[in-house]
Amino acid sequence: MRSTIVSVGSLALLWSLVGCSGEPTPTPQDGALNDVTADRSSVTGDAGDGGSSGDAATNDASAPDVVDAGPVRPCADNLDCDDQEGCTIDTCTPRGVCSYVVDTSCNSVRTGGSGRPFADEGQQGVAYDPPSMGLIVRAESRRADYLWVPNTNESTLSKWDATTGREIARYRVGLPSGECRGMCCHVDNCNMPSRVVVDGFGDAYIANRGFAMQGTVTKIAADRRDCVDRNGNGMIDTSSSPMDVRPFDQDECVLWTSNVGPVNAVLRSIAIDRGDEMTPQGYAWVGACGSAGPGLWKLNPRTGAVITMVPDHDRCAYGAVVTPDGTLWEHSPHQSVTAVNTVTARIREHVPLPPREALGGRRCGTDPMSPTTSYSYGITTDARGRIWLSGWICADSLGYDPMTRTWTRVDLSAAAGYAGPAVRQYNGLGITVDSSNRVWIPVVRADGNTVMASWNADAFVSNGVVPAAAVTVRDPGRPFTSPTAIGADRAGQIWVATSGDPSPLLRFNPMTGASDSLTGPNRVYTYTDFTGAVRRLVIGSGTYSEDYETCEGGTYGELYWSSETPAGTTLSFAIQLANSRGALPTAPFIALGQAPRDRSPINIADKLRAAGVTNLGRFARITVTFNPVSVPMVATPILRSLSFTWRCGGVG
Ligand SMILES: [Ca+2]
Ligand SMILES: [Ca+2]
Repeated sequence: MRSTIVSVGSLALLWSLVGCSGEPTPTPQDGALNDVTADRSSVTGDAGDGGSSGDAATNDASAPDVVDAGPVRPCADNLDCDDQEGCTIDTCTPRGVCSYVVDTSCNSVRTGGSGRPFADEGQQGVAYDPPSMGLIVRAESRRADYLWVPNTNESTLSKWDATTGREIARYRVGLPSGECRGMCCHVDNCNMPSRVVVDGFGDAYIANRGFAMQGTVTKIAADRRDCVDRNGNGMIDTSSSPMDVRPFDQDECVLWTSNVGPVNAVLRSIAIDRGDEMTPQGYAWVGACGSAGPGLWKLNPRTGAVITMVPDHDRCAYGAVVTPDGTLWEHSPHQSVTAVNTVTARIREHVPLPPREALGGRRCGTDPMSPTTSYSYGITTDARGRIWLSGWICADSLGYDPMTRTWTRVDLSAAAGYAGPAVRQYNGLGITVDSSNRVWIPVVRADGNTVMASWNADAFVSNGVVPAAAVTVRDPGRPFTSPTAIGADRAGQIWVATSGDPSPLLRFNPMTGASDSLTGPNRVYTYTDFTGAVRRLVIGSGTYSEDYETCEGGTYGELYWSSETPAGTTLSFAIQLANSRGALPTAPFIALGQAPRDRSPINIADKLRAAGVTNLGRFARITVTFNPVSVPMVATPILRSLSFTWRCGGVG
């Protein structure tokens, strides 16, 4: 088995060479045909483990082989002989033993198990786990770890590598007419990009507010393979450094910019929901808070087009998060949080913020808009679906638990060096939760230094106050002003952006207490989940995708898999089809099935017929979505292998 994996490079090469040309092939089965029968309903056996058809099994049409199936396998009928291998015809002979004949029109690619390894580039929020012998959900692991940092002062969005601490690309966002350089952060007739979020595939969405102009949302692909060769020159033309900023419409990793809402809608809130079987990366919801009136829209992730508008959302949509149950929570600062059902696009409830004096609140700012109002700014959510709000000009934070319908207040006055009601102290605008479910917020002290306050989200006290003793305060030792967004990366480091001039990016290591200050950003006016860490924690899903090149005029065969799905967990399978590899990322998803509900294999051709798909295309991408559970206990599905078959030459 190991030798098969070691030789994967040559197998991959073989695969690229053979295509559908009918080269002599490895024998599809070498006789390790045990373990076919699963003894648990949630386990799909991978009979192919130990088989030698690790990669393409393309067969010599001139001489159908009877496969040497090794030890004789007794049987009563054909089903007893099922080897979970699409390119062998499994028959129970009259002698009562299985026979396996190679289907000469058939091609297959197996990944995992005895096949080639799961490719790094197809993994989003999943990782290979040797003890599990397969892919599992793991939010922290991935070779790439990006931060998406808007430069509001120049209408661009930067992509940072969190591991190296370097800015690796910069993109123009919004409309060309709204590109205002050297203007920040609320200037009329300017894009003024602000809130940024990351979807389940790692792609970034930024809301360009658009004061007194058309507001837009721009989507940027995280991985080169999802960029689109629009000029057809056979390569992806895209930014390669912060100095290399391509003109509008010429960077092929900028997937689209969509006009949303009326002029002066001012698009502020944006969040990505759980998605569905056809959209495992999630749908973006963008909300308005401007003089054109309220608005809240759901976008098509492929095109940016508005799918639907929430009809009765009647207030400012300033920030938003999606909780583990899939509910979208919209935040109107100092006023309320609103629960929106993302399936029906209807409002479930408005929940008013508690008054200032409740839950240990106090007079705190020097410029209160109302002595009875609780201030609130940034919004985040924890793994249990509680909402957390940054207190802005009060050094506190409000938490709301939708399960118990109760609030809590976190007292950050000690962290802020509280010295009486006349002393101004305030939080950074942002608030976040890390992968161990700690809430983090930058707190600006009366002396001007910014400290990092954090607490365990489970310190929530229903109808009460989280005491200062529950809050850990760390001083990064680097005075900086105007903290805005805060976010954790996959390694657990905490990043804080700033909106001043200059606007350093602070990196803080909670394990060592070390920090550094990186230059490059140009006034970062944002306070959302710009690393994607909160969504990874809360939505918890991951995906694995793989691309296949089949043949002209071929037919799709079966999708086999081997998996384990602990109670409550599922794996969903979807396919995209296109006439070119470059068109795959934007092709629509067609749902194929779900484990454990469906058993391996799925007949792909049947599913395509049922979906009315006629233009097949010879390029296919299979996406497997991993849906873990966190309640009552954490469990992840395991994908051990995937096998995809098709038939060429109009046969089959
Ligand atoms: Ca078979
Ligand atoms: Ca190109």
